[in-house]
Amino acid sequence: MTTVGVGMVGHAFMGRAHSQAWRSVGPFFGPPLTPVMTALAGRSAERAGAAAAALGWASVETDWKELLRRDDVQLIDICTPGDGHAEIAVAALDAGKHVLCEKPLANTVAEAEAMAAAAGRARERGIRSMVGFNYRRVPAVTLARRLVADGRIGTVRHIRAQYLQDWLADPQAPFTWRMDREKAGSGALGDIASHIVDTAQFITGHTLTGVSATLETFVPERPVPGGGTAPVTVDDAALFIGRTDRGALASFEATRVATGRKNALRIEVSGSSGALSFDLESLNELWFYDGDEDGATAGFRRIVVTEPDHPYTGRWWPPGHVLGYEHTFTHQMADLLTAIAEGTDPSPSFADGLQIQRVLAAVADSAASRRWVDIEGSD
Ligand code: SOE
Repeated sequence: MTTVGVGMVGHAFMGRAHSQAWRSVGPFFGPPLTPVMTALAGRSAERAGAAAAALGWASVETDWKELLRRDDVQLIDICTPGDGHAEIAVAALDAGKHVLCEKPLANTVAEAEAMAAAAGRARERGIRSMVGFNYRRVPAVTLARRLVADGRIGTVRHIRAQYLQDWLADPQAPFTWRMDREKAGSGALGDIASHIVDTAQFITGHTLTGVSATLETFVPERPVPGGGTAPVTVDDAALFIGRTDRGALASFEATRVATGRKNALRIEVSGSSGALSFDLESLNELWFYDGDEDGATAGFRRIVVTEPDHPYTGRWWPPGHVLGYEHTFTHQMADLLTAIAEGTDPSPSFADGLQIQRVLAAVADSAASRRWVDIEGSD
């Protein structure tokens, strides 16, 4: 088999991002398996039909379960709100379909456990699964991991991570599913703190062992399009500190009300002999401090991550030509397709997604109990 039929569930923001990645991965990466954009599933035939036509999908289903019955679909791509992830992923894996699931893996630890168990069962039959923490695949972030692994900053002591957005700073910003605990599981915590936890652990290779946290909802009620208001049942902001299994201290701030900050995923890692700093708002740059350099001239220097020596970049444009947000999804698809073809485990796995879900649960627990909380399974 040199092609894989993809069935995507959901067609909003993430569905659009994934669609462009499925379209571009073949031409730019030439993976060993070529994806065929076979079917799009959405509840409304009219809206799903329009999305399929616009985004390049060959057919439409109004019930995702139909995708599992189709022989021309071998991979299910889950782009629904969090409350759909577990049911769809477990059913798809049990039906023998590979699965890519958007982050965070689930809305609860129990759901994530069921998903990781299903992934384990499926793996024995050669069926692969991956959770979509796409920022790992920003070339500068992948390069940062490489530099840490190569010992270029020494022993990691500090991780300072922030994910700052401001789209909910205005109290009149309308209520959506992302503000509904039933649909989203949590707010800034699951939506964007999950990204910085993954990015921090990915770059350093460390695992969080415990946290102390606080959560806040600044705007408890928001207008509903069409009239009235709805209660906000999730956090607007999450703030926590943590320790890692290899002795580093970490701090995390995730907020959707950081006025003026649009999509600032920032991470700085301080090691015993150097440091790294990254900001998604300037995603083609990585700042590197080499403490072994001469003291008079040492300082953070900017690496423009666009060169053939850098991860992923050589597949796109000639040296010096920058990439953007959308490319991270294409990189994700390329790595997933390669892993499926080669029979290896794609990363991050559902087990990795479960571990992050446990961190999120520990954060929520710590905020509620006002105590330090150890992360389940971290010892
Ligand atoms: C909204 O907060 C959002 O789109 C997240 O859901 C994404 O995961 C993040 O990449 C950008 O912000």
